[in-house]
Amino acid sequence: MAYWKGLIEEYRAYLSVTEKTPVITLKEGDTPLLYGPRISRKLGNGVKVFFKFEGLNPTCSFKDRGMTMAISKAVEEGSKAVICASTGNTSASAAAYSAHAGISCAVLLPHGSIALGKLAQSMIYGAKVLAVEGSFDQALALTRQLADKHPITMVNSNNPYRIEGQKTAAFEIVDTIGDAPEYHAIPVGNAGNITAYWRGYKEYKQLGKSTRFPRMCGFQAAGAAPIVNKKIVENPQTIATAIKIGNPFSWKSAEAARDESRGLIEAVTDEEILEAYEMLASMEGIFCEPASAASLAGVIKKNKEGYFIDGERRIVCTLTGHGLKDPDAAVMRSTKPTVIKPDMVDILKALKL
Ligand code: AN7
Repeated sequence: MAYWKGLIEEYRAYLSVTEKTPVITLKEGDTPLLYGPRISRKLGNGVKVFFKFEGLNPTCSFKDRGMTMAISKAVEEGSKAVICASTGNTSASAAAYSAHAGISCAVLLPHGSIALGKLAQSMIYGAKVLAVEGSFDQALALTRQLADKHPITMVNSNNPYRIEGQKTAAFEIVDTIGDAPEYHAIPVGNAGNITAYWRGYKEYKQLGKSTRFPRMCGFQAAGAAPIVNKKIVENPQTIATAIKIGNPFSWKSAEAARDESRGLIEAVTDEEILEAYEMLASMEGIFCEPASAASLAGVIKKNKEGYFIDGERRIVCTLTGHGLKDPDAAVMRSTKPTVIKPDMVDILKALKL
């Protein structure tokens, strides 16, 4: 039986690895592309919405695609330690792949702004965890200074191998549906992923594997929308902590993805994000973290405005991380359990039977 070997082996021809590269893999990639029949019907207008569920990677986010590359190359280059700043998912992934490679890992996290599941991951994988009393942007700046002066490999998306690995998600989508979709919706934080998908779609088109480019539709949280507002946000605010970023590293390349694909980068409010988050879980059985739902929130908003008018209107939304990363958000958004006595009468009453 053919089994998935991890994305470096599966897409080796399109990645800068050689026979000398030690492949550090937890068998990331090969995530499902799920059609959402109820959400598509609700949106109307003939749109067909698909979800690339990246929460089903080994550390439950898309970051594993970039990290298998970044850590493999770091080990190839003889590095014994890596470092990153993170809103939580990059650090979880870096910590896991470092552990798997047997090298050490340090992570700088904005204190108090990390979802519990992500913090738990970095800790148990054995990373040195520093909670910086400041923003992600400050943590990132400090990490860059550190990596400049010390023999430690930085694995944020300034590391080119990260973007390279992440482009394989676009390959998988084309390999699954036989062509690129008409639209691709994606949350935008540090803006590496929109950059990576666009590169993947372009490379596959050039190779004749697809016949079209999707319009890239990026969505930032309204309280953390520097690209939309063309201005650094000093004090970003959003429930979607993964994308609480005020000065994205890949700002320019995200704009290029938007403009070259004739797409857009717009903002969605926290309420719109949470509504989409709940819809995904309750209408389709897909539990992603709040930041991930920014893609569907944006699609709902643009659909109301009549944006999706070209041809067949297949929209792929990337769901970047798993819902269990942030259990607090789910509990907060939901009706509390009804507490009852262990008594059948009470149970029947509570269930209105
Ligand atoms: C769930 O982990 O930046 O636009 O430090 O965790 O490529 O940054 C996370 C980003 C979307 C945004 N969804 O992707 C980090 C970090 C989730 C994320 C994004 C992130 P980029």
